[in-house]
Amino acid sequence: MFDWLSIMNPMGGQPPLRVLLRCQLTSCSTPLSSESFIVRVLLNAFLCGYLCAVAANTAVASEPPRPTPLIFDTDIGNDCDDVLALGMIHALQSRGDCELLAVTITKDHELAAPFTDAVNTFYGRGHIPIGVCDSGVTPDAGRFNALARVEENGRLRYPHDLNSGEQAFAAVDLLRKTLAAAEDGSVSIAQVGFSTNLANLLESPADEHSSLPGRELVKKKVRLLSVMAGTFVPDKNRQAGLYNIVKDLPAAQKVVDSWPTPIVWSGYEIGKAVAYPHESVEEDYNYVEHHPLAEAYVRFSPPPHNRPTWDLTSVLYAVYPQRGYFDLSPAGQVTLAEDGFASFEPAEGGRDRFLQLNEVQAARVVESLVQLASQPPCTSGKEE
Ligand SMILES: [Ca+2]
Ligand SMILES: [Ca+2]
Repeated sequence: MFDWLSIMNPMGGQPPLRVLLRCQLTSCSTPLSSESFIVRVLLNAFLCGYLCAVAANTAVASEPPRPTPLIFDTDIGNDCDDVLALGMIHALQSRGDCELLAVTITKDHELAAPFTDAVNTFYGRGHIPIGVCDSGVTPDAGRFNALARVEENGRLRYPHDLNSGEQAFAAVDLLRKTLAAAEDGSVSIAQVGFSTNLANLLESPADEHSSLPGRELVKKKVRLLSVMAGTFVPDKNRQAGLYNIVKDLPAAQKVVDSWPTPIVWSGYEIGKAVAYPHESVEEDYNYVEHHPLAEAYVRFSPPPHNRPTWDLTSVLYAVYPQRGYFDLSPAGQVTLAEDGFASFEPAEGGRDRFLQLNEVQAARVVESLVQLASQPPCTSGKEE
């Protein structure tokens, strides 16, 4: 049995509902015109429908700690959604809603860490620790990590001080140190690449950071694992959602077999349904001459391509699970076939759930992702 009760609360923490109620209460003290009466009737009807919808959905999550302690585990360099997701995390931190404790990387190329440090530095947080692995998984540079080396007039276009992955922390060591220092049951992890680091974490022995072996340390400190992988709707294309799993299948299997906290999966179909509007890339990042998010996007998939927001959805859920951006499936168990295809079986007390999305939610999610990813740094590039 998994402790979903601590993070699920069927009727709790619905900010839109609170806003509606507040609107109603404040409007009660004024005399009604016929127009406001009609508005009130419509509002009541909408509210009634909303309550019914919430009651029908037994899988509304409660609010995590504010700010949410967050670890971002990414294969940054293999697609531009990791970069938009990282920018979005900085916006969420600027709003006081999350705290990025560490970034751990599963793309095994020496420029992945410098590029990550460049993005963090752009947002005024170049001090955030970065961990890398030695896995041989996707060892190519990728289409945009080399932005970390671009110079203009003898200076880095995107300043940073981590010049190679060889200078970064070892991912498992950083994960163990970060978790050991966190409050019990507080940390959310967004895994938006391969499972390499988290599988190695599970198998890690006691060390100077903690007397607990990896799985016990995770069980004690982690609240939620938000994963981008798999596909949970029927899809004729069996390859859909496989990438993050098959690139390191033994690691994915390890996490599926023995991860000890609730997991919420964002399947391939979710990010595909809420693709990033390319107009935003062209219009919303021009507040600086060079923007690492927009430039990475253009290098990876130039407009007019609307890139799916796979990794962004896992971050949005990890930080705002209570806001109704998504519905959750019933509890159950994910299993992996030999080719890495993920299947889900409902099971009472199961560890796994997956994200679901209707058309109204999709419109809200796209707008949130656009606004968060393109939010300017609040520190004007100065270190926090
Ligand atoms: Ca740095
Ligand atoms: Ca990714």
